[in-house]
Amino acid sequence: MSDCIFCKIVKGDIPSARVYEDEELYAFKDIGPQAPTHLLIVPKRHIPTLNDLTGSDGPLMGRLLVAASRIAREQGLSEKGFRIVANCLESAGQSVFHVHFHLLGGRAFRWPPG
Ligand code: DGP
Repeated sequence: MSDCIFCKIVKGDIPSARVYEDEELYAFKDIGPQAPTHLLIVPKRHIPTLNDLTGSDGPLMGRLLVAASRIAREQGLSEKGFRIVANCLESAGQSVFHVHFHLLGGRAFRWPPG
């Protein structure tokens, strides 16, 4: 989508610190890190929110989670643990309307989240 920040990042129109890329997925450092490691993993295809997923997105979202696990391992987060967050709509904290998973690690996290 032409006015989507993450679509522009995927296309390279907005610079980002890339940590992983394949045909369908793109991962990069969050601009406002909330933990020593804070990455965003997005499908390259524009999907606005988790509400918009359909059954045919299952394999894509599965690959996204597997990529998150692999990236966490590569970032040295597997042993101590990490958190994956996906916000859906404003009241959950979604500010960019292109589906993304936050991968956070390098510190302890509280539960329940704020
Ligand atoms: P959310 O609030 O869950 O929709 O997360 C959106 C995240 O995207 C937020 O943590 C900040 C990050 N972000 C927003 N704009 C940019 C940008 O231009 N570059 C990068 N790297 N991250 C961005």
